[in-house]
Amino acid sequence: MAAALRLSRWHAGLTATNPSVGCIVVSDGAIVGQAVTAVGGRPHAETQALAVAGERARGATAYVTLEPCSHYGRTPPCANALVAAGVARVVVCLNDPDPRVSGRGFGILREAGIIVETGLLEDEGRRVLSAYLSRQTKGRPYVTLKLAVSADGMLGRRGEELVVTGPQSRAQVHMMRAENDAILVGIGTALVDDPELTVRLSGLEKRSPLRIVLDRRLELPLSSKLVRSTGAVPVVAVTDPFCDTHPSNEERLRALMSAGVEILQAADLNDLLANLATRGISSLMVEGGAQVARGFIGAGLVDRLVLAQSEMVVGAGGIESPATPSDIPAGFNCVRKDRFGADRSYEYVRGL
Ligand code: AOF
Ligand code: ZN
Repeated sequence: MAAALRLSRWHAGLTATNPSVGCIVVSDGAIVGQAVTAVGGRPHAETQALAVAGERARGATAYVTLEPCSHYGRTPPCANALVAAGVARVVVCLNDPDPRVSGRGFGILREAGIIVETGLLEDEGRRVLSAYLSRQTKGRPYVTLKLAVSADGMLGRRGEELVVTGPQSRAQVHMMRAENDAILVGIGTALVDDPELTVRLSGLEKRSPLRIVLDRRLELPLSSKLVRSTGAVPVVAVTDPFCDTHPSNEERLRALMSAGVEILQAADLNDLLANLATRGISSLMVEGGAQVARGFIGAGLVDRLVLAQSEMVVGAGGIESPATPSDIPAGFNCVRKDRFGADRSYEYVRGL
């Protein structure tokens, strides 16, 4: 199962809105077939692994990271394929919360006399499939908050674009962007840093996620890098339906829309996340700034926190980070510590 989970990580983020599932077919102690859900979500893992195994699947054990599907979607049910292939035993990591499947996949297997075992390496499975599980069970994307903090716990200096962490940390940020369906910043960050928020890692340029700016008053400049690149990677500006106080709102709205920016109205963060989930966004990376980070933490909407800390001291005029390695919000546990160049990197998840 550990190998099947590693296999499933290969396509994590590339199968939306389907989960990336791993399947390994074992016969007489040897792997006779293995596969991961194809990029784009289909075909599913099991049918591909069974095709590789062929006749050797008869009497074999299949290790699958998610309950095999039972529904006729764009492909026939994987549970039926396992039965037809003559598999004797199916070992599963996680039950599928998809209401079309949930329990029915196991039912098909058991009815056919297949031995079914579930729950193997469930905690690790939950981490691998966190995005899919969040959208299915909570109706919102899995939220990663990423912050770069100085040695004295600052995110930067007021009104200034300050690079706090080094090139290795920044490469990790780009990798995280590539793994998420959408990325979000506040208008303050958009104005001060004029970020592009794209993936600039060789070979992964096409993995740039949807870019979202919390922009209540629609202040995003038409000359910003975000707006200028909206043709290549879409930009969504989020305003709220009650904010009609700004005199030039209507004008700005029209200007942004004709520049190709999508305008989304959301009453609050919960409303926004629910909206993103309905359009198939399963994972969201929040990149700041301080106010936005505080908003997500305060609303209990952060699932994973990634902190990079450098040796830089910002001192006077610093913007205090709402989280630092020595001051982590309640309920988070550290699951990883790394070193990237001179920086330290910490990863925390809510619960475990
Ligand atoms: C599996 N194996 O590799 C995956 C599964 O839109 P469809 O028809 O492809 O169905 C999507 C659902 O299939 C998804 O919500 C989840 O329940 C399941 N994904 N199931 O047996 C796989 N990716
Ligand atoms: Zn399937």
